[in-house]
Amino acid sequence: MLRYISAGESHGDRLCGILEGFPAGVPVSRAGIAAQLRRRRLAPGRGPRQARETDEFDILSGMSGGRTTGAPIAVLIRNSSRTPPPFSSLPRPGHADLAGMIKYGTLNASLIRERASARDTAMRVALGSFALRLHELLGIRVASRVVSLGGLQVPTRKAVDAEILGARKAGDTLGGVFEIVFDNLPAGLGGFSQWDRRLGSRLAAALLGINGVKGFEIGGGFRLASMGGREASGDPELSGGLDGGMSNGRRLVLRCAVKPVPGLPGGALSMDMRSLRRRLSVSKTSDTTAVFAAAVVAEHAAALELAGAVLEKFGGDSLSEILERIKAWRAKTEKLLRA
Ligand code: EPS
Repeated sequence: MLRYISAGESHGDRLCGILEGFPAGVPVSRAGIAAQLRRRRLAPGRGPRQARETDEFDILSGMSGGRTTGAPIAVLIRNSSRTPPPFSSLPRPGHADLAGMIKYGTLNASLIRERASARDTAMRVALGSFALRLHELLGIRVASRVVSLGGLQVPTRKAVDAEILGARKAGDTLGGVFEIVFDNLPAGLGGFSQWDRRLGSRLAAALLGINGVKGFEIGGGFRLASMGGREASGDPELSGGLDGGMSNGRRLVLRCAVKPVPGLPGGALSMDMRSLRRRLSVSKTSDTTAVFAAAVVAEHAAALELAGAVLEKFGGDSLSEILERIKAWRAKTEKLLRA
C-alpha cells in the first residue's frame, strides 16, 4: 500500500511529508524534484508570495546513491515566508476561515488559514515527483493543460497573460478548468468489487482534495448526461480510460473545475467575528488564478494514486521486479486491447 501524509503551516518553518510503501531502486534526482516544484511555484497567475518562495528541500530518508531504498521517504520543504500572521478575527469569504473558526472554536482566522493554505500542495508535488518518476520508468506518460480560464476556451499564452493582467488590475481573480491525461497505463488497474476500489473514486478524492477544486469529470463527463446511449457507447474515448472502475488501456482523461481564488485584492464583504461588525476583507498576497498551479498539483496527486494502483496490481518491492511484471502483463494484454 502506497500512502503519504504531510504536516506544516503556510508560514511555519518548514513543510514535512512522508511517502511510504514506495519501491526500491527507483532513480530520482534532486534536480527532477526541483523542476516539478518550480513548475507549480511559477505557474501563470501567481501572486507576490511565490516570488519570495524558493521551495528549497531536503530528503531525510529513503534514498541512497540517488535511488530509493524502499524505506519511508521523508521530505522537508523550507518556507521563505516565515512571519507568523497576526491575529485576525475577519474570515475571508469563500476560504476555510469561517467554517474552521467554528469547527475549532477560535476567533483567530489566521490559525485556520495556516494549515488550510494551498502552501501544502508544494509537498504533494515533492512526494508526487517520486510517483511521476516511477510512471516514467514504466512507460506511463502524464501531461496537463488548462482548457479554460475565466470562461475563455483553450486560451493561448497571450490571451492568458492578458486575462490575468486584466483581472489583477480590476482587483479580481479567475477560475478555470484543467485537464490531465495519462497514456500507456496498463489495463486492469483499480477494481469494481467495492466502491472504494474503483479507480475513478480514488482519483476523484485525490483531485477534489486540491484547494479550490470544485468539479471533477472523467472523459465525456457531464456531456455524457445529454447523449443517447448509441452516441455515448459508440465512442470509446468518452469513457476517459476507465470502465467499471478499472483502467481499460486507453488514455485516461480527467478534468477539474477550479473556482476563482476567493482572497480578493479588491476586497470582499465579511464580518469581524469579535465585534460582529461588517468589514471588507482584503487579500494582498493571493494568486490571481490557481488553475495553472492546480493542474501541476493534480498531475502529482493523480500520479500518487495511480502508482498505488500499479503497486496493488503488480506487487513488487523493487523497480526491476515491477518492470518485469508489467512487461509480461503488457505482452499478455496487448493483443486483446487492440482487438
Ligand atoms: C494562499 C495564499 C497565498 C498563496 C498561498 C496560498 O499565501 P499567503 O499566505 O502569503 O497569502 O501564495 O500559496 C502558497 C504559499 C503556495 O505555495 O501555493 C491561501 O490563502 O491559501
